[in-house]
Amino acid sequence: TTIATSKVTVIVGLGITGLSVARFLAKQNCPFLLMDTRENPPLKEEYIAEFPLNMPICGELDQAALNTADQIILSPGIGLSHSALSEASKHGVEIIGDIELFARHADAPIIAITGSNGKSTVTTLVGEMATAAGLTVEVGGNIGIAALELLSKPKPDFYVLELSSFQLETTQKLNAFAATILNVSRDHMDRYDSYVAYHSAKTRIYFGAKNRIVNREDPLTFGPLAQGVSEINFGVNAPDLKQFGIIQRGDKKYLAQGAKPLISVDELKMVGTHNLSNALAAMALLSVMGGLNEHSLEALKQFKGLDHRCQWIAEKNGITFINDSKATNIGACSAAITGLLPTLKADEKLLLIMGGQSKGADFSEIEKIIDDRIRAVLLMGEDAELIKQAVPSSIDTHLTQSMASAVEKAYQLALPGDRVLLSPACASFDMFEGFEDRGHQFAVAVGGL
Ligand code: UMA
Ligand code: ADP
Repeated sequence: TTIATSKVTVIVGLGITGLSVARFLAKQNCPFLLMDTRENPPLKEEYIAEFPLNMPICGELDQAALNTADQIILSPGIGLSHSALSEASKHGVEIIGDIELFARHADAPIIAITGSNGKSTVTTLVGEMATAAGLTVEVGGNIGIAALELLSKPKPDFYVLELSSFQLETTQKLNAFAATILNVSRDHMDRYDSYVAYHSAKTRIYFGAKNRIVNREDPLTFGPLAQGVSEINFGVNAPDLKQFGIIQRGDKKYLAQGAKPLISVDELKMVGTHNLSNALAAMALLSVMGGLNEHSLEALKQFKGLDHRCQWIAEKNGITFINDSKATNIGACSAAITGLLPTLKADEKLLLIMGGQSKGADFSEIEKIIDDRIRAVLLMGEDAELIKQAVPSSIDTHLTQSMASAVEKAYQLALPGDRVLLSPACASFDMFEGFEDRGHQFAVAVGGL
């Protein structure tokens, strides 16, 4: 007789996701093994305290265990193209991510939000608007709370998930009640072979979705054709019947559904055209959730936006400092610049602080958005030189060594009325712990002037 060896599930990655998967599988009494390519993954101690009898394998992935796994639950930080994973895949092992696992076990409808920019803003907005409308929601995903952690909470009316392309890559069928791609522009080009591959990861959010919310001004958000799907669109222009957009009544602009004005643009606390787009997407989502009413609209009016996203920091001698540290790609940086330029009076100018890790971006796009209303560009970080090459030579450009020196230099060069904008168009990990740390150091440097 042969002894049946029961197969185990292998969790790859010991970060927020890996730990949440371990907790979930333990609750299901499902045996698992956890591994991480890093010698000291960030949550190793927490994990060992919770699972002292199931030590993680750290330093490299155990190929033999991967090849014989029942299934592999892969963290978003590691791509499917990792050689150990493609090898396991050749052995017929199923590889999924935490979001697929979540979808298989979720007991309430899922509202799913992706896009190159605006995900966290819209996810948070939908959560706040739904709550104001009397719906119960659990909010998580890429925003920082692992989706599976939400399943241990009392069952809500809706789960609201922010999803990244990394998470969608390993999601087979989300079956969302409503899903949206807010916009698509290049990001994470160090992880993808092509823009097409990045885009197609995003469109996986629509697999099995009942309702799609698309951006009518951005065809890359439309997704593949499918039958039996109901679709609503939004955009910052005039909408068709029942769709969401902006209309003019007298001298005022309104966020509207079809011809019906819902709230006036100047009642919003959030600023910038991109945030009008975000507000409309959130309204469209609330409408399919059955929660678009005076209470949710009031919550929308009151929403000030999230920290580190075009956030006002201080004014010194007439110079305003704005923290857009979350702008980790060119699309977000360009939205911040185009949003701010119209607020400048004739002789007022913008000073830009940029730089960090480019993630394989092509900065030639920068040339299109930088014109003579930019007084100076202050660069820092790993890929500063790359950006410098793309900035038009007519613009005063400086390489700096730290956030403090960038802020000081900007302050020296600025004239009263100018805005100093930190909108790096890059990831922050070369110099900071993350975008929050970068934004915080900006605020500290401004405070120290
Ligand atoms: N890593 C290894 N070896 C491993 C596993 C991971 O080197 O074996 C590295 C990865 O390359 C990455 C880091 O460890 O640099 C973290 O990876 P992870 O998958 O363990 O990350 P988690 O801690 O689980 O956090 C992830 C998301 N991180 C990533 O996708 C990189 C978090 O989004 C998310 O909040 C969390 O799950 C909960 O869902 C962060 C993020 O930066 C904020 N997302 C990217 C973005 O928004 O642009 C997509
Ligand atoms: P994400 O979670 O997708 O990174 P955030 O809401 O955190 O999105 O915003 C990230 C950055 O993108 C910020 O710099 C913000 O100013 C900018 N941004 C927000 N919404 C949009 C949008 N709809 N289009 C372009 N840029 C945006």
